[in-house]
Amino acid sequence: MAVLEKLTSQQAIDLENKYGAHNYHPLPVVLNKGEGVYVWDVEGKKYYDFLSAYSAVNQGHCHPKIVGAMMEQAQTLTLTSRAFYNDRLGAYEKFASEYFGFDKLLPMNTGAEAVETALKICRKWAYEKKGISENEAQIIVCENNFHGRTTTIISFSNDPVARKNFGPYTSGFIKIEYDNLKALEQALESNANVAGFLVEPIQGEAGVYVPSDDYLSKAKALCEKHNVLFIADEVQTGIARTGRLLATCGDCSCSDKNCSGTPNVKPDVLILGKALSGGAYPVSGVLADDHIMEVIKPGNHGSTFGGNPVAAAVAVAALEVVRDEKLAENAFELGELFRSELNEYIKTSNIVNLVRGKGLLNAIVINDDENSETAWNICVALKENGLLAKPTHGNIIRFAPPLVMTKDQLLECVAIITKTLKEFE
Ligand code: IF1
Repeated sequence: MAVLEKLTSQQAIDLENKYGAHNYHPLPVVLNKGEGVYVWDVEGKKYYDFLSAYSAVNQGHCHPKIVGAMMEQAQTLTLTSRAFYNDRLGAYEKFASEYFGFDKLLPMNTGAEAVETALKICRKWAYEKKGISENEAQIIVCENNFHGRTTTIISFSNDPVARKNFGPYTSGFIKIEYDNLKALEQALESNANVAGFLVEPIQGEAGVYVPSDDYLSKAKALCEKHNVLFIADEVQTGIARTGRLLATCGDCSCSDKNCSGTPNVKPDVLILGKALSGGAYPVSGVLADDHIMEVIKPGNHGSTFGGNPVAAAVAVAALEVVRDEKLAENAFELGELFRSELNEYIKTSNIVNLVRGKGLLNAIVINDDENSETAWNICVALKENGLLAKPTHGNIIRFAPPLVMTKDQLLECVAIITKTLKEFE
């Protein structure tokens, strides 16, 4: 069979089972087209995408401006490596640095690479600027974190499935409870060698855990007090997903009429990925001001594709779409509507305990044992009803549609979700 000839869903699934590593357990749907908030399967069935490729497709599938920029650059110059300059990178670095309010950008490709980059910058800053003895730096992380899949990153994970049998593990990390300022203060006061605090503004994979309103601002203040870098992993929460440009609300100068007043918590180190490219191309990066980024000298860090011309062109277009189409404002409004509608349903539901989230990063908690199949079965039923979503852990279903969704589309999706949930009551 010619590999690219039209396949049935089952044929595509069988090929992956036979020839692909089994590192995922996908929902049984085979997609072959995406446009805006919609995706289609190989049999032509249309779905609302309520996962957005884990918040990488915030701008909607195949956004014409982003795809256009990618195609134009791909026909011009795709990759030079950093052995030479190219005419796109500097302009992108300027655009992104000013867009997020930092002095510099270190461009990478995947979120995990950007997290690793931030960890390296933090450690080098600790030795060369803070004066911690070499190899003694400690970085504080939170329990139930998710920051990627590299050996160092899973070294500080407490998810046994992501961690077991991948040792020996990287040392130099202190784990504390998420959203617990006392635990952070205690860790800072009892360890002189703390270099940084790495935190997700909302814990996505753990189940969309939104911390207390003052958590991020007070955590940042504690880090300042102890001369420790506040490192925000906004790979999933960034790029307008939570109803602000950043979940750390680094854009408080914005004219956002809906601002909840979340204090302007500017991280010392900001980690971005996923929707930095609108899902069109692997683009990630780390932003910091000069007094931190200057610890990185030629030869310290890099990657073949990091900062390539296509990534630069795509990322500029993706960020322009977020700004020009006011996606943060839309995510804020539709997020309020989504949670209000779901809370109305929850009043009379015996299958859903709660809905939580910010902007269009939300989740529902199913009233069943964490190890039950209920959440999975609900997602299979949602698929049958034309909406794609997937459980995070056990009994939690994440809902994260593209931020270009309209109010009418959202209300149609709420109707699909509540109709489906009622089938399980
Ligand atoms: C998978 C979810 C998981 C991330 C944060 C860094 C990364 C991610 C906050 C690494 C990536 C992806 C990875 C993907 C599933 C998805 C995910 F939370 F988004 F749902 F796993 F937790 N920081 N998250 O969320 O970025 O290297 O993947 O580009 O690995 O199964 P990446």
